[in-house]
Amino acid sequence: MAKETFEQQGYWIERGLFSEEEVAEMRDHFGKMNEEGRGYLEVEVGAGDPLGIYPRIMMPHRFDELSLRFLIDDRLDGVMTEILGGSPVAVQTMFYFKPPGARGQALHQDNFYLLAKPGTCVGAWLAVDDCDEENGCLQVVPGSQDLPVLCTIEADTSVSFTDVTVPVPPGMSVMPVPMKAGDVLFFNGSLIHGSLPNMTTDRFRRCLIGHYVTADATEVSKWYHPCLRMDGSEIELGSAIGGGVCGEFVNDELRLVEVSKLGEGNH
Ligand SMILES: O=C(O)CCC(=O)C(=O)O
Repeated sequence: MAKETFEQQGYWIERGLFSEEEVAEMRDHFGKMNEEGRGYLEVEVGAGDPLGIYPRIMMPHRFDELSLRFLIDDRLDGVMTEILGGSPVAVQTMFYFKPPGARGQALHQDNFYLLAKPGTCVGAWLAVDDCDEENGCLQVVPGSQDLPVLCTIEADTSVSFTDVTVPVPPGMSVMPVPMKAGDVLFFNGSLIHGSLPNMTTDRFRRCLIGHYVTADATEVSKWYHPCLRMDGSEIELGSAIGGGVCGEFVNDELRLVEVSKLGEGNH
């Protein structure tokens, strides 16, 4: 069931994989890290932008034991081994606070950034708060996991803290994914996904995210090294150059793939 859904829709939600005690500990733990100034503000924010006070924390597993334990957690490994047919390689963690009023992240594909190949990357997105459309839950475009990495266009930065996005391909639609704290959404690195702003005045939408590459990947962008097996040991992978490349390789030649050209037989 999990494997079939993951292959057909591009994602799978494992309900209640982490306990209420565990997510409560995370809220407390990352709240303290925020107070210590561990967040990383990559974009310019105006006065009063909640992201200025609660920037996301990038790669906490590199300096924080709890984040490392999450990244290589046996439960995540178990689900991914089932849906991917093999244990993945862990490459990234991020913690988002998304406080009331915060912007979301425009629709994108993760492998645009990670450049895992062959194969792709996979996200494990743990809801640390209950999330719904009001507080800006994740949104996915089911079926888009089979598309190549698409070329981006400018995003509306009044609703997104990132400035590029991928248009929704013809015939596909965006679907909100409400989740309870403790649920984990596993998604394919080519699945188009993102989120809208947190429109509430009093509810955070925190999440802890692990990113992985499939066992067949021989390279990933240099920003994601060192790479870890799920037992915590390091594994040497090649360094893909760049990040932010769209298109697909046909006979060793990179062909750009724009959404407007989908269905014209160029991919
Ligand atoms: O949590 C969000 O709003 C976006 C997260 C995301 O895009 C990701 O995990 O790749």
